[in-house]
This record gives sequence, C-alpha cells and structure tokens, in this order.
Amino acid sequence: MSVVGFDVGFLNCYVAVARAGGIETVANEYSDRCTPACVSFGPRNRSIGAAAKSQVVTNCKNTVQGFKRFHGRAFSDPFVHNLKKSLVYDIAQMPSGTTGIKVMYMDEEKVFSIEQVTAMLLTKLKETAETALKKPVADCVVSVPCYYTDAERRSVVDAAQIAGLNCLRLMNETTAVALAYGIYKQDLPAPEEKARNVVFVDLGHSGYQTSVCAFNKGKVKILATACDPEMGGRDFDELLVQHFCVEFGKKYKLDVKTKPRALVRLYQECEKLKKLMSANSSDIPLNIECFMNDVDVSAKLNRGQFEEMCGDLLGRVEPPLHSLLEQAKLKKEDIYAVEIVGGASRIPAVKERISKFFGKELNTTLNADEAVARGCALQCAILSPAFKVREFSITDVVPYPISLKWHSAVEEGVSDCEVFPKNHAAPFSKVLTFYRREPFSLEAYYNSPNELPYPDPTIGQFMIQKVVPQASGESSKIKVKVRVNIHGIFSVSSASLVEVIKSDENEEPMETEQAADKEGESKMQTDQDEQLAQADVQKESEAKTPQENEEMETTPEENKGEKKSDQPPQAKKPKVKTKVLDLPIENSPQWQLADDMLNLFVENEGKMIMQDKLEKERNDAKNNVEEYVYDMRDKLHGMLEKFVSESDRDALSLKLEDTENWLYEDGEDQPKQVYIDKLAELKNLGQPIQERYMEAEERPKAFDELGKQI
Ligand code: ATP
Ligand code: K
Ligand code: MG
Repeated sequence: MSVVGFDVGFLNCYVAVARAGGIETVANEYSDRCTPACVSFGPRNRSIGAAAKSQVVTNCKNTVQGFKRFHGRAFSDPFVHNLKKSLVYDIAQMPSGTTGIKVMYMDEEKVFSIEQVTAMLLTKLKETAETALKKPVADCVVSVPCYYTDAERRSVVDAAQIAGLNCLRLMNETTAVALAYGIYKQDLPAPEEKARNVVFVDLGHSGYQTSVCAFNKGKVKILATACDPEMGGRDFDELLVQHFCVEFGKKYKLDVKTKPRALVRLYQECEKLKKLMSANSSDIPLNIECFMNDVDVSAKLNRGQFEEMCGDLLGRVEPPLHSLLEQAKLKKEDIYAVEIVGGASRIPAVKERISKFFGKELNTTLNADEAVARGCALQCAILSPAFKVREFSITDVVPYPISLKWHSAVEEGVSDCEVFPKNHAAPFSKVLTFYRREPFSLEAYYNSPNELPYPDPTIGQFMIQKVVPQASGESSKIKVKVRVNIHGIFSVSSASLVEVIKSDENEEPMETEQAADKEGESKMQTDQDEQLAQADVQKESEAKTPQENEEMETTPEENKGEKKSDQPPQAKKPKVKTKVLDLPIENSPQWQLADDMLNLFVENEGKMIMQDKLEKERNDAKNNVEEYVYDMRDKLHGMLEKFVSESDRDALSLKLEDTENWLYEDGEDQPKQVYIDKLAELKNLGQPIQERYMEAEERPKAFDELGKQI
C-alpha cells in the first residue's frame, strides 16, 4: 500500500509521498525535487527526466518534451498539425488515429503512443517514489489540468496503467492545490456557517488554471473553474525567442530558425532570462557562445521592455478570473483569499494583474512548485485504507456540459438531453429511465463545442444490449446509470431492465407520474427529476450489495442529507413486484486505447525497463573497471608501494595502462561480462598487494588490543 502523489507537469514533475512524519516532496537521483518531463531515446536505452533533459541539445531529434498536450488528440486535429511545424522531434499517426511520437530507439525507427511516452515518465517518477519509500509503489494519485476532457483523462489513466501504477484518482491540479490549502486549516467556518471562498491560480508552463472553492470545516466544494490552456510560461519564452530571432537576424545575419539546435539553446537561455527578470528589474545580459555558424551572440533586456513585449499575453490574465466570479455568482468582496502557485506565477506583471483584479494582496502560503504533488499525495492518503488522515471531503466540478443523444423509440429523429451541466458536482451518478423494446444506443458528447480545446465533441457511444419487451408485449422500463467518476471521466456504468412480475391493481407503478407517456417517447429523469434520480441512488445503496456501496462513494457527501429529506416517505411507496435484470453495455469511448494494445504497451514498457536496467548494469561494470584502474595506479605509487616488489609493480602498472587504453578503444562498447572479467583479472594481481597492506595495518592494532587485555 503506497501513498504517492504525482504532479505530471508540462515541463516539471514532482513526487510527494506520505510517511510517518507527514507529506513530503521527495528528490530524484540528482537530489532534485523537480524532474523534467522529458524522455530521450538512444541506441541502447532511454533516459528519462534530468538525464534526458541534458540531451535536449545533443540528441534533439530523439528527445521529447512538451508531449502532455497530445493526450486524447486526434493526429488530424488542426492543433496537432500546427504544432508539428514547431517541434524539434517528429510526430506520427497511431493506427487508432491518435498522436504518437516518432524517434530512433535502439537503432530503429519507432513510433510510441502518447500513453507510452507519459508512461515512461511515470516509470521514472515511480522509481523516485520507490527509492524514497524503500518499497514498491502502485497506488497513487496523478494530477491533470482541470480543463482536461474525457479523452485526455482516459489517455492519462492508460499511461498510469502502462507504468504499472494503480491510479486511485486523476486529480484536477487546482483541486489538488485546494486540498493542500484546506486540509491543515484550523479556522475554517463550521459546516452550517457561510463558506469561505478562496480563489486558486496555477500558472504553469503550458496552461493557466483558476478555480474558486468554498471551504467549510472538513470539506471543500469547487464552485467553478476557468482556464486558458494556451497560456503559460512557455508563451512568455516564445515571445522572448521571437524577439531575439529578429535581433540576431539584424545584428549577426543569422537565420536562427533554420538550426533546431540553436533554437533549442535559445529557448533555454530565454527561460533563464525570464526567471532573472522576475527577480531583477535592471538590464540583464543574454550571451550564447558559438551560437551558430561559430558566432557568439549577446544581447540584453530589462523587465520594463519585457512587459511591453508581453502586453497581449498579460491581457489574458483577467478573463478567466472574470469568468470564475460570473459562474460562481460571486463578487470580488466575497473572495476571502487568492492563492497563487505554478512556476510562472512568479512573473511580477502577472501577480500585479491578478492582485489588481481582486483588489487584494495575493497569498503565497503554498509552495508554488510542490503544492499540486502534495495535494495529490494527501488525496491518496485519504483514499488509502492503510493511512490515517483527517477527514476531508472534496466535491469537484464537471468542466464542460455533457449531453446524451439517442434515437427516439417511436418517432423518427434524435432526442437529446443535457445530463451534466457545466459545474455539476463530480464524482456523481444519475439514473435515467427509458422505455424500450429492443437494444438501443446512447451517444455522449460535450454540448458546448466552442469551450473545448479541440474540434471533436464526442465522448463515446454506449450500447445498451439484450433489451426485450415485457411478457405483455409492452416496452420494458430500462434504468441506465450514467456517471462522472472519480477521475472526471464519463461512463454509462450500469443498465438494468425492470421486469414487472405482479402489480397491485389499486396502485400505479411509481414511475408513471414521471413517465407521462409510457407507450410513447422515452422518459429521462434529469434536471427537474434529479432529486428522484439521486433518491434512486440512495435507495439502491441501502440494499448494500458491494456494487452499490461503490455507487454510494460516488454520490457526493453533501447531497446525502438533502436526498434523505426529499425521498418519498416509505408509506407512499407503491407495491410493485419487480425483478431487476442487469444488462450488458458495450462501451466505445472516443479514442479509447484498445485492451490488446494496452496489454502490449504494458509488456513493452516492462521490456524497455529491463533494457534500461541492463544498460545501466553494463555501464556500471565499465565504470568499475575505470575506477579500479585510477585507484590502483595512485595507490601503487602511494600507500601500497612498500608492499609490492618492483617487478610485480611494473607488471601491474603496465596492465593498468593497457586497460585504460583498451577502455577508450576496443573496450569502449563491450558486454557487461567482459568488464566483469577484466576487473577480476586486474584484481587477481592487485588483491595480494592490498591484503599484505591490510595485514600490516591490522598487526599493530592487534598488539594494542592484546596489550589492553593483559
Ligand atoms: P503545466 O502546469 O502547464 O503542466 P508545469 O507544471 O510543468 O506546467 P511549472 O513547473 O508550474 O509548470 O512552471 C514552469 C514555468 O514557470 C516555466 O515556464 C518556468 O520558466 C516558469 N518559472 C519558474 N520560475 C520562474 C520565475 N522565477 N519567473 C518567471 N517564470 C518562472
Ligand atoms: K509542475
Ligand atoms: Mg503544473
């Protein structure tokens, strides 16, 4: 049982774990708590994280960064198409139509799906957690931007599975931050008091996310989110890069964009410059030696000039904040605090804009870089039965309104209905009722396409199978449970046919009042009937079969109370003898990775992990030989000198020298065993000398000991 939270950023990833002392952000093998979201492919192995980042310039075509935006995207998406031009690495279409990355790996051209690439990154983060916890890690919570759609979320869940992780929850980044903020707050208003509204802002490398949340003791309810998925630190870098491309074009007659390597270096330097400008408002130099065509370049910039350059971009800070207040129907005065996180939230002009908008000082009580990972680890701790943590309930929101459409049972044509409006509580289940004689299919889609980051609003097709008429020939009542689950993913989770066996003549079946025309059109219980839909969930959960207990979990805490009071009193319940038959559902969510592909990817990830491990062992074996050569050479002329005959020393010296040369020539690229044998051969000569030295060292000590005893 592990308790781990992963913040998988566009640029930077963080790992937080729960230990006896509490939640802790842990460092990777480079003693760095930040792991770059970077994967590099080589002729023998992969490098992931910091090791990959160091290859961004030297192995630029096979080093992938910024792949987070490809989740759930069709290759034909115009967005993907536009991006292709600006990427240093290549992308390609997967057989399923989604986006993959094309690289040289093990001397072969390979296309990896986006799920595989993110899985590689997760493999690294998992190892970091395992090293910190000194035990295997599986259970975890993984962060996603709160604006992620269904397809994007499913893609990340698959990536986690490929990496051998059991993702207990995909957590919206702003929600993770809200949890990290609220769980330790001792002074939150009591449950019956007016909630405390806090705004959270996360400005990362790729995206700008904001949310407004209502806190009471022991709980947080997300009221609304508003985002700009195309605004982040990256866009500020982009402006700087464009600026210097023009400047260097004029000043040095260099066409930077023709040289990917130079461009990658310019991006790196511009990011550094941007950070320096956050701390300092005077002129800051930018120098790059041997930039391209053997030319050194230099320039300078100050914060004022930078802010002028960023006018348009800074103009995008406010709209999501407006939208938040509008959606939540709150005024600026209703906001208790504004908490900012994310690396790019450190840009002074961004902070000024946000602060000015709300008319208050911003709070930076949370760690700007680690809050998301910490929130995820806290959520994992809450979900883990093995960990005791303060009770804290989280109600999130549905980011885009979800509708269902279906072919009408009687008339020609298509009916549709919004099942989850924007900002509906999530996770959440609803029961819908249809009257049908035969199998039917439901299509789920986002009904506000212009809010979506991509053109295709389809969520998926859901076929309700094995539907048959009642014995009487009438339509059967079909109960369909739809839900937005803990990951924020929509599904048709179950369907059942209610077979009426015997009904009391005097009493109408309960549903007739809702289903005005039983013979005609299907009836759905939605918005107005939501209470009833909820009551259904409640009722079923009272039956306490394991399945239904699970449903209880997905019905938000806050609604339990309301539901009880709205439930029809027991006495009025009609007496209808019914039998409920579960119906199979054929789920076809859009862009869903097929099971056999997923299994193949799991297997391949395992093979690649093994290959990386073997390569590491081979390298370690080689390094051991090298180290021994240097170490012995020093010692032969130092501390071991008195313990070896001149001729033996010369023989070993020669051998060491030969080995050193060999390591740079034939021995540069050998199997692991060759290095192991080589080391053994050297040790054969060196060991007796070292033993004689040890004996001589130990002898006086032994005499001393003896002396003490006498
Ligand atoms: P996303 O949240 O979009 O997935 P991410 O989580 O990887 O991205 P962060 O680590 O929050 O992003 O932020 C990285 C960004 O913050 C980079 O653009 C980086 O240059 C920027 N950044 C970090 N420190 C500073 C600073 N002091 N001043 C300005 N920008 C900074
Ligand atoms: K991050
Ligand atoms: Mg982030």
